[in-house]
Amino acid sequence: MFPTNASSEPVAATLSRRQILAGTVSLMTAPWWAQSRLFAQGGSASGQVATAVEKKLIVYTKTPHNAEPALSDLAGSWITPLEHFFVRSHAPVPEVDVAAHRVSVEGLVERPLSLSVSDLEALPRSETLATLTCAGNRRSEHSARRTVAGVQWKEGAIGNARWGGVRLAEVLKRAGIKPGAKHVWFESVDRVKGKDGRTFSFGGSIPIQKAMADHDGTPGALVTLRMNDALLAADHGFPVRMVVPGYVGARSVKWLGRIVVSDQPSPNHYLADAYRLVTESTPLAWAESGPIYKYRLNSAICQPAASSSVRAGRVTVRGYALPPGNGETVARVEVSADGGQTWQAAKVTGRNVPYCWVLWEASVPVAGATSELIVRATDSAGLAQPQAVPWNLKGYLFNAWHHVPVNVS
Ligand SMILES: Nc1nc2c(c(=O)[nH]1)N[C@H]1C(S)=C(S)[C@@H](COP(=O)(O)O)O[C@H]1N2
Ligand SMILES: [Mo]
Repeated sequence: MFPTNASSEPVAATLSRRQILAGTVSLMTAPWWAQSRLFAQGGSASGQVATAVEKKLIVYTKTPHNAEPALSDLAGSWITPLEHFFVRSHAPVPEVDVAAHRVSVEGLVERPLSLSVSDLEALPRSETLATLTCAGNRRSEHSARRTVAGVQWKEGAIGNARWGGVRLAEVLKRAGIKPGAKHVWFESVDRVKGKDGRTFSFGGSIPIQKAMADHDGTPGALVTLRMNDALLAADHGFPVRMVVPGYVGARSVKWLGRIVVSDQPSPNHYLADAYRLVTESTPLAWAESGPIYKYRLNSAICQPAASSSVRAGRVTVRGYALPPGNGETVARVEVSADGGQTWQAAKVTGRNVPYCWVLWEASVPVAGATSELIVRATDSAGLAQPQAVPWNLKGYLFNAWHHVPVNVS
């Protein structure tokens, strides 16, 4: 039976509710989704609907949807609730018929697969905690130096979630990777309108080593069906998306339709051209740059809000710090109220695990002369966040010390 000896079988079968009810599969050993509330209510996997929630975000563009939470909301919870989780989309949410939807697995594989959502749900389940952040997070600060085109993200293009699904390595094991495989491409079913009017799907790729690498129980990449224990929301890629812990959000392709194993990186615009660090737009600069994969150590003050009034004395400062995408953790967060001459250690208030942000709090002495608060983080390898970062044309990976102006009375 497919779900019980799944490791040796190609995944073509769909486990029907009838099979389960007929006792072909014991409910004691039934896959996790069969025991879920959805199933108990009589829903089948293919009858799924996207999780709906009223978002409480600052909206930059409605369609495609680009929006981020207020920082005061962001700092409130280590797991970011759906209503406060940023959305970054390059195209409108595609219409997906869940029952008919398939994720194909093709390219350098022994057995090409065509997986329904039910097929995916019948595979061994994996859960992981990971922070998703856009490469353009904090772009507006970057633009303060020299304007950068694109959504002017503040510090809220980031969120932390519990993701549920199937390890990409598990899916690829079933397909059987052929020799020569070096990259795994992901392609969406959305339709992005290019500058020339042509439409194409959002996509990208990751090195095969990342796809296969588990780190302290965190999968290299997760074929994701759930976010914070609920089915995905339409904006977040329902019914299935990628989540690549440690990598910039752009690699976590939403509305996943194709997985291609290749000896080449993806030719998709968002891997081949966009998401690169360049300082000038010349063919040579683009050719010399490589795709961005991992995000960098970062931190931000979420409270007090910028330009707010605070009383001289002890001020409670809160925020987040993101460890770098290489699997290190956050070792230290410090706040300065005197332009970086002296630093006050902050206390991490919740969990501190690789691939996830930490929330922190500090009680900082603020004097009448204080005009701003500054935060910087240091990771477990001893590397500190830079005071300043070089400018780049697209405003990616901005991770300089975060400054928040305050008015002291
Ligand atoms: N299909 C598709 N996937 C996508 C995108 C997109 O526009 N289309 N945007 C990417 C970018 S740039 C980011 S930062 C994340 C944002 O994920 P979220 O909207 O769930 O927060 O999705 C990524 N996956
Ligand atoms: Mo992004």
